[in-house]
Amino acid sequence: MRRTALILGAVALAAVVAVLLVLVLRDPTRPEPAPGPSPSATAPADLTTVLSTGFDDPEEGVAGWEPLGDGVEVARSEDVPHAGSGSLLVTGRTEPWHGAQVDVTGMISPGVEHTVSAWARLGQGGGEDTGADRSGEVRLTLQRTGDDEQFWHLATARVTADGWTALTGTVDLPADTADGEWRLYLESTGTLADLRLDDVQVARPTPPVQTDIASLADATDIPIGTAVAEQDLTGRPAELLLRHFDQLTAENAMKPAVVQPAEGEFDFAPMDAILDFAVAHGLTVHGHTLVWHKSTPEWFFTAPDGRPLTDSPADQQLLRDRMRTHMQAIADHLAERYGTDQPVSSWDVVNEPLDPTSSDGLRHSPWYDVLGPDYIAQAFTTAREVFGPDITLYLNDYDTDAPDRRRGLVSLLTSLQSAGVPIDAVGHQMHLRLGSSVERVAATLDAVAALGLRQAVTELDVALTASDQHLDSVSTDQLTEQGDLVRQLVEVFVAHDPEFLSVWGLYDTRSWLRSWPRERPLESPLLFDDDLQAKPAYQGFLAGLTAG
Ligand code: 9MR
Repeated sequence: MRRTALILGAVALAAVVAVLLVLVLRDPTRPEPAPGPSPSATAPADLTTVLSTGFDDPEEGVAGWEPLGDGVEVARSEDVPHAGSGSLLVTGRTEPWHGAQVDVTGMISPGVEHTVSAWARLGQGGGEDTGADRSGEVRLTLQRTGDDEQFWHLATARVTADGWTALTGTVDLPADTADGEWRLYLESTGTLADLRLDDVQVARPTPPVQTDIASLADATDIPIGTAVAEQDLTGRPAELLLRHFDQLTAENAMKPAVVQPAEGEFDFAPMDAILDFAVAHGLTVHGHTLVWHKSTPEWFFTAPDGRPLTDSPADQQLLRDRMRTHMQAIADHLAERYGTDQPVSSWDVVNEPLDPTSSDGLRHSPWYDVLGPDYIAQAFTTAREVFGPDITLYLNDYDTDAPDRRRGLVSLLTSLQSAGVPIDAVGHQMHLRLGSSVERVAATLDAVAALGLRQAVTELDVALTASDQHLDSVSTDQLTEQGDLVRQLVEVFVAHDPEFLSVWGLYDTRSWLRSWPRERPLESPLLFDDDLQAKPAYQGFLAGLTAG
């Protein structure tokens, strides 16, 4: 279906282009193109918008803009928007510098040119009826606050109370501009009239993916993986991906909720997009995941008559059948679509079964409630039968470095091994943060190695903050500390002969931690930053791979 749609789309596009070409070529009124530079020389660089506020969403209100000066008030107003339904109204100004400001820390990058645009006018108060000015000069200023503060006046314009005037400007911030907090504000140079502001945008050139730094994947024989979604498979993200990684994990596309949203209704398209890319570029794929308590639809645990499954023999059989059907459908699809080229070389068969707070150290998930602790063994046995002997079967869990979870893991693995369960390997997710103990990580890797199991790092990220902390800005020191920790961790991983090392996302914007457990726009736990540029964490990863 998808292929047919693509082909039809391509045919339609070609037809439109052909018609346009004919029209253009036949049009006698069309002027000769003026001589000039080639299109590529004049093509504008891609821009990344780092701030965009139209004050149109009543729920967002003033969208982070604050009063600048004592007695000043800012409010969203629907009176005379420049575009959309709202603008910002600034009242109570008693000094020219009084106005409205917004925190742009984390959006400004020294060393590149920023383009700023906005629309301004004087407020209703600025009219003959009130004696206030009907026109006046306003300006947008960027300030780096702190001890050694600096100001850049970006755009100045004469504005009136009768219509909107564009304010546009650029600023080339020197590369050595010091660290600090940044704010952008609107003020005037004389008038004390109310001010209105709308459609503020700050943009800067999108830097190309770096081609002058070492490829992580090329620096080692260990497969280097990353979690991806379909959006990572085109454009710059794909370029970054193919430069540094030779293995993929589907961040969500192979989870039960995506693959089988309703019983017997399979949707392989999201997974195929990732697997097709892997096959086209010779990458391996780590399958994630088959049996998990999350991202698994309710129907798995619901009887046909709508009641929740119990631990009765009949219900247990139904859930076991569903487990097998799910795995078999995936295996059949992979065989059909890819044959011997199928790229999935390993699976997280059971994900996150540990819970050190429960009586037996196991998570009492719906799988457990219906099938008992044996669901883990059943999942591995079924996966072995369905996927065959060549696929590496993983048990994957988080915080395996924590002593209580390490104990629970070792005890679970030991009992699985003594029961002859076909488990090959352990996946350590490694969602860590600054201050995480490298020694604890090493102790866990030692403990699993002692059981004779293979292991991998499946979801590495190193958060700058704990999940309940708020990050106001990201300092160079934090990023350096992150890089140093990543280096030490990777050294320890490499020393334990891992099957692969995988990070949970390509670049910071793509991290799950940006939205968990709430919006955290500055959290930066990955190897590449929002612009896809290498961070100290990348340097640390590379150094860890090549140490020793
Ligand atoms: O990053 C994933 C996020 O997009 C999903 O909403 C979430 C629930 O399916 O899962 C996240 O990935 C998790 C992974 O599947 C298992 N280990 C923890 C990961 C981060 O929560």
